[in-house]
Amino acid sequence: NYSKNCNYFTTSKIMGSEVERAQQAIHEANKPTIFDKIISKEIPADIIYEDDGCLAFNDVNPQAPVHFLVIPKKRIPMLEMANESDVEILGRLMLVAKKLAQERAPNGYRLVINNGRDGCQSVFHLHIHIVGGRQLGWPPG
Ligand code: TR5
Repeated sequence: NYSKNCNYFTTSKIMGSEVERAQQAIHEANKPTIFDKIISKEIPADIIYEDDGCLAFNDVNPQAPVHFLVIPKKRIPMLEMANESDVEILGRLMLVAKKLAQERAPNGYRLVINNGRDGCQSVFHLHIHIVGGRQLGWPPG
């Protein structure tokens, strides 16, 4: 596991490609993403919860013992593009995250939404990261 570093000026190959992916993804913000294929079950994922409006699955590259994503089935590319009509689904995502997190990381956990290039977003389908299962540091990188 490498820790994702979105420093724009980094010269590391792995880190650089991560930044490039993020920048490329911004241009494709309104196109279907891998998460649409997870929602439609075209691509398998370790799904831990599903209802009419949202889906939760374990992150394929976990950064903590507990690391899962909660996403809306509706394609909202990034938090930036959410609007008043999304109030209900945004609330649902938080409550689903809490319900799953309190079972899996009873000592505490963190919700993260990466938004845009500086936010280190790489998949342009809104998702909440839930990380826990170990003592987390602050501030994040
Ligand atoms: O960088 P941001 O905040 O956009 O987070 C995207 C997250 O999606 C990263 O933590 C990735 O590890 C995760 N990811 C990417 C893929 C994937 C996934 N989690 C579960 N299953 C996945 N599949 C099947 N394919 C991915 N490309």
